[in-house]
Amino acid sequence: MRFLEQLSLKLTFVLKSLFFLQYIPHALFYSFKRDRINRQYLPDSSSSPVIQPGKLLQAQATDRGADFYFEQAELEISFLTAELVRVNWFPGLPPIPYAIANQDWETVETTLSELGNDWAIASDGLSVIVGRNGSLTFCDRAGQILREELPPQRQGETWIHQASLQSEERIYGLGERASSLNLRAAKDELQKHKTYQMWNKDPGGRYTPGTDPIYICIPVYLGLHDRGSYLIFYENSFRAEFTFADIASAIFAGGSLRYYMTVGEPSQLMEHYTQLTGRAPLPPRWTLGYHQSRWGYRTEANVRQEVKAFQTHNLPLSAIHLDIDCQVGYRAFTIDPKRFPNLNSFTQELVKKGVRFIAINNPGIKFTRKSNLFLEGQVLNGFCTYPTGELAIASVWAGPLVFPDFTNPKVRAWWSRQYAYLLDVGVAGFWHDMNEPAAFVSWGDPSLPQVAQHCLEGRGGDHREAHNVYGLLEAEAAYESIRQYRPQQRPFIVSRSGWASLQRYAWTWTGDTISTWEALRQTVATVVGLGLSGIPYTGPDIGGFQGNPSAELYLRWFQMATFLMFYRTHSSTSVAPRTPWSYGEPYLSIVRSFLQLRYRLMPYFYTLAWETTQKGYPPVRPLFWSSWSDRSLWDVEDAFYLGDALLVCPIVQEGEQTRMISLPQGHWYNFWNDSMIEGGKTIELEAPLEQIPLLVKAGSILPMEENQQLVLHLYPPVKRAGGENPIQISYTLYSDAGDGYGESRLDGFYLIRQEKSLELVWEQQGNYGFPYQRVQLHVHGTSVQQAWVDEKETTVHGEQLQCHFFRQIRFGCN
Ligand code: NBV
Repeated sequence: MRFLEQLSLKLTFVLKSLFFLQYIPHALFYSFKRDRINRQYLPDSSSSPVIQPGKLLQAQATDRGADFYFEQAELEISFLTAELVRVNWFPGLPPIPYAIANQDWETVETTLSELGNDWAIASDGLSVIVGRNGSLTFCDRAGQILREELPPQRQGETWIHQASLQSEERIYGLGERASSLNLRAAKDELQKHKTYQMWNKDPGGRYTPGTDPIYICIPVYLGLHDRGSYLIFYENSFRAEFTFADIASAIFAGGSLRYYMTVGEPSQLMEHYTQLTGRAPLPPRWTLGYHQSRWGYRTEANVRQEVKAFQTHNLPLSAIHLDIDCQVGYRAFTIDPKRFPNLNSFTQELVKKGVRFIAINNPGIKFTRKSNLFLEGQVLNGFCTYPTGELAIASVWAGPLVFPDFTNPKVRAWWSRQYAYLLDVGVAGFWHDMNEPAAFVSWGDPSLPQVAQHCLEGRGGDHREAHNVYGLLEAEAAYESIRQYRPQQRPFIVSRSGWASLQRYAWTWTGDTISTWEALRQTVATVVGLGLSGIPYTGPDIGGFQGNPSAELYLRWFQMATFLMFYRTHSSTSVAPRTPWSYGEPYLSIVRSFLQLRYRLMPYFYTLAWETTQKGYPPVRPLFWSSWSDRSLWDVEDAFYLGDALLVCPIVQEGEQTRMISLPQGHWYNFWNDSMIEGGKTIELEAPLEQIPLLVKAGSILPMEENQQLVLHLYPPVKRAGGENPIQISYTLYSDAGDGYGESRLDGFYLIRQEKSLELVWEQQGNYGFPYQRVQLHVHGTSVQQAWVDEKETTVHGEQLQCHFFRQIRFGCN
């Protein structure tokens, strides 16, 4: 049987490879053409002189900062808030504010003063010292130097921007990277520095740790050293290269040198950055459940059978994703009516089972007069062209394609309308693939030529500037479409590519990983790095996209993904079908228990999603998140926080049944057995196949739900020996209808630890009714003897107490 399965897989692989051969001639032709056109039209800055600002001649205070006039440049420093400053060097092509969500800033008081040869412009949260040669030094409110920049350099259209780094400084971010979490860490000893490309790229169906760039490049990074942390965001979408050695350098192929600097603790940095670029809206609640996907569900019957199997195996499921196989000839906005004859009733049938139907879409439009989309786009002059005016045509799945120019507002509006009929038949969300944009090539860059022409909101420009925002603008068009055509439900879009501010419109996933232990380990750094780049919703293809993971690898991957926001299994067409039951027992039962845990944790996940809308915090966080000065946490890249309460330590090595972890200060409860662990050191934790180490911070309230009941798990703070008592902690739980834009509520819980008692106070806010029938309280780590609910004595069973509404509960305990 196993032999037959293997044989059929190999045969499918051979057939699919043969199928791929048809693309070769066009890919060859296109690759030649792309290179020729680039050679002919690409501006070359290398022979231009390098220009520095020269001497500072004059400084002048403005409304929110100051302007500085140098011999060969002008500098505008504007404070958007007391801790967020915009730095603008002129001359340069002003950026189109695609990433900027907020144009309205309150006034900030600043003072300009002369400091010997230099000038300083300061608010009460941040000061910038402008050197006579154009160097800039950024200091926090306490006067600590956080970043020192060299005078910028301009060479033709190119900008070179450098800053010196502290020897211990760590760098995080730059969007989606298959790199170490600290981007400055050289993986191999001989490598003295690390260079990262800013050019969204489809790595061609697979990538491994170290591949760079991949799908989402964002010119934002967070610097962390002994004196504090800062974040810098370059508002420049041009092709660029970032290097981190003793000096951090950013080289942009064009545009202007406009960037934003902010200082504060990591959480404040994310708050400021998302105040600027926007926060992720609240997703529908079902999106936080489990998603099943596969490149290979061809028919309604396939999908029905898969969903049924989930039910038969008693496995919860929230969404099923349909890949290009459901389309007609892989064409955009199609679903084959022959293979999905009753899509409208089928999507309803699925919703009744709690399952949403998600459809894939690629941006290219088939280059043929037989396609209405092609004709419509042509009438709009809406496709990308070569500098000669000729259409840029490249092959992707559907054959030779043209590419909608999403930098044209008319094209975005037209694109938005295309989603309408799929929304009408109940498609619940959209999955944007190949939107770097990707093209089949025989060599070189798998995308449009750098000189392909774009509208850029009427100003005009080329692909060097538009490439990195292509997926972002496609996501914006889709988001606006769903808001308009289905105003009662929240959009759900997953986009493979994107740029700064993608979080406003879409989720993402980490693309075509391979099924190895290294790739599993890489996922943690990639997801955490994306979070620190403002993108909170992401996750991997569980088990890896390319390859057949062993049962153990699949299980460990599944266990880790249980604690990531996007929880989806997906795999390539050339590998064995992958579902929770593919590996039999004991794997199926273990996967089931993790799935059930995920659904029990739904109130915690949903509240984290709400917190993201308020503060911009990524729910999945690095270990230094709230202890930034603890150096031992700076390089931990195989563990993460989920919110404030949970510390997740996945198993990322084959055969491992225990693992080491550097714990942040404080006390931790082992989620599985309530044992108490002291933090601030490296410890070893048990990890039998059925579990991964999961710790709960002492001083947390972890909400779970089960059978219409809210279960509040109370993990009391630890009494400080000789320290002050009582200790109080709080937790705010968010609830609403789970979709739409109606009423909501906040339940504030305050947990107060006294010498011999524990008190819980509940405060309610908002007009949405309390969504649970009962509340159960579960006290961990201490034995409870008595309880008083609103002063009435009540029996406690074990550590658990059942109740309805209350204002205050007091537990007598040790
Ligand atoms: O549409 C097919 C795949 C998809 O399954 C995958 O998730 C994407 O990342 N897609 C890439 C195109 C082809 C990859 C070889």
